[in-house]
Amino acid sequence: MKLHAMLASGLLCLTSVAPLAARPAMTNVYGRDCQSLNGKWAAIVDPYDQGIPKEIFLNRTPQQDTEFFEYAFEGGLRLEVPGDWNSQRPELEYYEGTVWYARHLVVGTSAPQLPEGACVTPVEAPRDGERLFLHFGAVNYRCNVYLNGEKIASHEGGFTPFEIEIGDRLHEGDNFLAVEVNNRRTPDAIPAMAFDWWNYGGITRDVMLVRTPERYIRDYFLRLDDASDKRLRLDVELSEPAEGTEVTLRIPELGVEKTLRTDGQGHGEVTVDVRNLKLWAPEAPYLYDVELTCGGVSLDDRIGFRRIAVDGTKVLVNGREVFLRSISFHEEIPQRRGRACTPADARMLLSEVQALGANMVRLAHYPQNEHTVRMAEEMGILLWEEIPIWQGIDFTDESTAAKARGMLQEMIVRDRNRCAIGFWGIANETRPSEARNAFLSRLLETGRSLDNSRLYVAAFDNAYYMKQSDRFEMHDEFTRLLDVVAVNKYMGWYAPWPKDPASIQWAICLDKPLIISEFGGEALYGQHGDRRRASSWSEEHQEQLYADNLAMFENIPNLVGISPWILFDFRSPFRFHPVNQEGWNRKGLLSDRGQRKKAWYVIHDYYRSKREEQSRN
Ligand code: GCB
Repeated sequence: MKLHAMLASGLLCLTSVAPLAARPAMTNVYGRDCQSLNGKWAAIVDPYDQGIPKEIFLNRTPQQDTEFFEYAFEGGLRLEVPGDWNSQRPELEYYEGTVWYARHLVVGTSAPQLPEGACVTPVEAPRDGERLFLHFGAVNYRCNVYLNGEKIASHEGGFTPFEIEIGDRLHEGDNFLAVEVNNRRTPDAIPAMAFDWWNYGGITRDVMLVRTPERYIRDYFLRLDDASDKRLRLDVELSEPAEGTEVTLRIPELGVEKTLRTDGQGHGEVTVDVRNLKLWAPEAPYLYDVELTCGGVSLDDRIGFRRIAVDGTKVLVNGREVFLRSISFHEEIPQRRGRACTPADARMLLSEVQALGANMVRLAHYPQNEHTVRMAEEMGILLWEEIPIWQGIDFTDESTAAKARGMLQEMIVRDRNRCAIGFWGIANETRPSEARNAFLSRLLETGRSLDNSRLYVAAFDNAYYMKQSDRFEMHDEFTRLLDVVAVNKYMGWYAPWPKDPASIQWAICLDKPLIISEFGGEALYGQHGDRRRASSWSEEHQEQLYADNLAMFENIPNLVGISPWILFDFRSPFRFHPVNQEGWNRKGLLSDRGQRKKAWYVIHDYYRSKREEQSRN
């Protein structure tokens, strides 16, 4: 389906299920004219949701002798944006509820009287023919946005961007912006009531004002043409339908300069033949500076080109078979006990990926910030990116299904120009049922209509050792619709070994590539003990478990890669052991302080030998 057909079918307006829904963010916000609203924001913690009846979004101050208000944003809590609230105040560590964030946007040169200590950003008034958008990289989990006392938008979903047009709502002087953020878990949410990571709340990613011309490029998708490695294809979608608008694509290094004209729906497409195109590949990244111009205004990007495909039971990148030496991480800096949100955070996590010798990351279990995705691309790391359909989802709830499609759309539209993304993950650990199959099938259709140049994958946890057949099997009809099947299996940890690991056979989806997308077990760094005893929580036990699993993997004929669980120990509210866990999932190859456990070396050596094997072939 073309971009304009999607628009017409309402596919690109999925979040409009709620009134005043924010719109999906424009593509490549960082390549546009942006002003950061990051920094300290005033905040009020509102556990009983009394901010609405008390109308704290009006930010009123007493005008008469008899007047008083039981709130004020000045003189109180300040929270850093981007960032989670849990790691900023000890009393908010476990908090799940509402927090109000506030900031003054002061437009023009006249300096309004604001209370001392107010959080203020001076903003240049939009000029004639200019539009101004308020962009949020992500807010976990739901939010309502108020400007000058009026509710202007709401958004649900904690890991994808959205925006609100505010240029025509701003006036000269003080404009009061309030964001009501709520991270309470609910059964209809995604993820739902329980999940194995910290429920960090807040405005967890960058906030920006984005300035555009009246008519601008809202979305684009530049990639290798389906039919040829010597041809590029560009689709463009304008903010408004406008026939005959010119859009120019420039890639100086390739000598490309090509202009297209949009059709009556504001959509345009063009192909360009190129010579000497260098392809991007894991561990051999190559990106081009790209410029798109419309109405004299340009936006910049860096884009790489590569092809990922399945051939029988193999995964090919640029026609070459690749073994996926993957690792997972949460969007968390364990040393800080908080969300990762800056380029420096991304650098820390991805450097550890490279140190391990991995060539891919499974971004667990939700779209992570754009800094991470872009940096992985610069570093030559392939990515699997997924939405947080994680166990416990109510597949019978239509509103949940619409939300899932909205999240998938927001993720794909944000990142489909990123060639590092090889896999779109649609679900983790779901069990077969009619409702589940229908839910995931529609999700897959949405995904494929937005981007069919990636492989679609889901991770399952219903593979079992069958005594009768003496091998691992998994019976799940839904796998037929996927390009690649992935299995999470914790042999030696949640499941005891039925026999000698090296003698265990696998027969799962033998006609497709298979990834072991999770395996592992817990160990407390520095703890030594019996390598055969899980309850020793020892590095030796974890090391043995890794060696046993690697031995078993030799017997998976369609194995194309593995992704151990997980790079770092991470915080989890249901890891209760008072000595060995203390609220941490200890399956990391690295401790919460970044120390290497023995199992790290097992994977490091394995990845080195896999890499050498690949370079010999
Ligand atoms: C899983 C989940 C992952 C958990 C992991 C565990 O199967 O996909 O999110 O953290 O197991 O450690 O139990």
